[in-house]
Amino acid sequence: MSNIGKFQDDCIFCKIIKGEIPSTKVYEDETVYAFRDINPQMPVHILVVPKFHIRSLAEVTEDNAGDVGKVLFAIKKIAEQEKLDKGFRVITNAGKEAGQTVDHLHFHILAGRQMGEGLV
Ligand code: DGP
Repeated sequence: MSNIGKFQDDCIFCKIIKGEIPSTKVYEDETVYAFRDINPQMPVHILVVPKFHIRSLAEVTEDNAGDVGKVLFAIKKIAEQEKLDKGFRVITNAGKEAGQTVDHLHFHILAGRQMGEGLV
């Protein structure tokens, strides 16, 4: 059974997906929503999220793994759409020690300038 549309009331990213908080949309399909990060750390900084509430990769299950996989496919499509042909980096933080501040699974797409070897 699909998880799409199963939101959590107090989640900022669920509210963004529902349009209750404004965002600069970059991409959307049935399963995925992508928007510009409010505090960009690179010339291109896009957040890509599933359209259902899941805290992080630490909560992926047999049941939702297919939809999480669609987020990765969407990242590839966004990279093409945004012409990130010189390269892009994808980061997801899972848990407080990793620096996760919003508890809704999200992938950061970072691009637009040369990156070093630090942090992968
Ligand atoms: P993380 O630290 O991995 O949990 O990243 C959370 C990111 O979410 C951080 O880079 C800032 C961004 N963010 C937080 N609140 C909002 C918001 O209301 N709108 C947008 N566009 N981005 C947000």
